[in-house]
Amino acid sequence: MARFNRILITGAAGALGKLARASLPPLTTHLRLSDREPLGDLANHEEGIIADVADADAMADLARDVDMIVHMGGQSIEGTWADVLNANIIGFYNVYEAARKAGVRRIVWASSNHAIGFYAREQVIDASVYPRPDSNYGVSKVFGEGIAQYYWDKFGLESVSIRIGSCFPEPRDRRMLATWLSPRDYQHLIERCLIAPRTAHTVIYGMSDNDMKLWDNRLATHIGFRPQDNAEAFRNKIEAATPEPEHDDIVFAAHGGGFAKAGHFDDKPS
Ligand code: 15L
Repeated sequence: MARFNRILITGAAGALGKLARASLPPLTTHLRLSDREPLGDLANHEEGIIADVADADAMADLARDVDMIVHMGGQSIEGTWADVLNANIIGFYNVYEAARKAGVRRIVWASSNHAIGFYAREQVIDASVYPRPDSNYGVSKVFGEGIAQYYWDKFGLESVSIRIGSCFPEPRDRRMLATWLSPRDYQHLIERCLIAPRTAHTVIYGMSDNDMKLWDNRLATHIGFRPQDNAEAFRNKIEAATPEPEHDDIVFAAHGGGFAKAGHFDDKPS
């Protein structure tokens, strides 16, 4: 029997939303899907609602009768301050307020390694470190983790903030030999975040069982995340396709890679 009556996935038309859409059906009787973009054909167990996270009333409707939320919606890369503000600050707050008022038990959401993107490559960090965001986008993820902590401490709404590394079918460059999260490990991680008996507010790093590690999940063992894939299997292919980096190039020297190196997104090119 399914554990949950209804799970809501926001950002269900995006890559991570689609992966959750594919893997969650055994856990839930109803899957509510939401995005600004079309959701495609709906299966019998699916409900589809087109909505923008920046619309507080729409978020309130979405959260009704929901047990758990998998929040993958919002801005997923660096962008203008206006875009980040609407999607990841105002929109994120709307999702939490809607969940609090609807009595949702837990939100599992896509934070990002860009919340800590300015840590140096030779420093392996756990979830207790002070944030060092590398972008407008990274700052919005720090805001999100703050909201998640606040809503647990004050309102008892549980969260898992997943500092996702690089979730793609294969690692694409040398940095991703450390940051890669395989789609299969991502799906397993989402399931564990939902079924773990108690999470309070947990911060966990979303990475596969890569030989090269930047992050340590020792503070999140209660989630029971056991990744199976390892980016090392792609090393030869990646090294053949990409030049050796300069050792002090920030793309390689900081956890956040290109996000740490890029200038301010809102600056006009001179
Ligand atoms: C992220 O947060 C992005 O959503 C994703 O597109 C990648 O850029 C990833 O980080 C990464 O750091 O590789």
